[in-house]
Amino acid sequence: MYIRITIALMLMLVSNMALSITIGFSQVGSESGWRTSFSESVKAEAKKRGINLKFSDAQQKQENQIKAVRSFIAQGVDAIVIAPVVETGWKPVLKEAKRARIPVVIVDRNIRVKQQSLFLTRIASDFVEEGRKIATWLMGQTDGKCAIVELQGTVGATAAIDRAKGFNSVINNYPESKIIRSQTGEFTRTKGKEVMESFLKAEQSGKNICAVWAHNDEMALGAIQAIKEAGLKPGTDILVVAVDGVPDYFKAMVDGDANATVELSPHLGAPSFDAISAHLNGQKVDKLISTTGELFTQETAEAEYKKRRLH
Ligand code: GZL
Repeated sequence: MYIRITIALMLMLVSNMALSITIGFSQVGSESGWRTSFSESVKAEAKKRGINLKFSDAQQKQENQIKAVRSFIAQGVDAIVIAPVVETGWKPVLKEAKRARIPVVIVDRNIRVKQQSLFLTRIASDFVEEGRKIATWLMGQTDGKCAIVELQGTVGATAAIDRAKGFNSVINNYPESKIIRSQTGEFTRTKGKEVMESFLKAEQSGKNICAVWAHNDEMALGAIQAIKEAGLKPGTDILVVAVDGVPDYFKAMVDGDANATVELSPHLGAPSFDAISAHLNGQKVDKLISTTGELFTQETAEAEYKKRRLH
């Protein structure tokens, strides 16, 4: 009898050990509300699954990300997840992970490598579609006639490159609309405000500006502060459009300070961990796992804000 119980306990122990894998996660930083929600979601998901998560915040510096990945390799983790800050410069460290036979999942922004075998899969939103969606809404609101100032995301980041690609592919069809000023706000609220202040000064304190297009909500929230301080009404005198769908931005839409956003799900931990367990169980994993987000405007902002505020 006792032998049977001991064997059962040992089997349970072994099966639990087999389940609790160690994953190294290299995160960009905490530059925006969306990014912090993404990090919180990954940590909660790892906890729920009993995954031993080694989390590293790179403060938006690629060299810190590469250092973290090298440390994960040295520790012999079971898998690595990278949210790359920019697209280039990843080949050497990915080759080291491959040599160590550690699978790597790319999440959110993309990396530019020819050798697709250097990573297991990429889990991301379609940034081009996000840009197209928000531009289509703006053209509909302005009858295709709008002088736009653009707050770009981090230079070299896929989200900035592809959102601009999608947005421009729409407004290029409207001869009476164009981007009159464009500069990076590095995806942060502080820099977004600073750059918007310079646009307002350069454009007759905003009289020439129909709308501000920000590659993320965070920069748009900074631009809203600058527009208010210039004595103008954001959302009315100057339309405000962005991407991410963070709670603060829904509140800005409730207050009439912002007009529209496209939601980007921060819940990218679960699909990343699913891909890793599928791979570790010998199953094939698709090279790209796409998420999509819908457009939100002031019409539904109140109800949507209530849903998000409680999280
Ligand atoms: C996009 C992501 C961007 C967010 C910003 O997927 O990379 O980075 O839109 C964040 O909020 O800084």
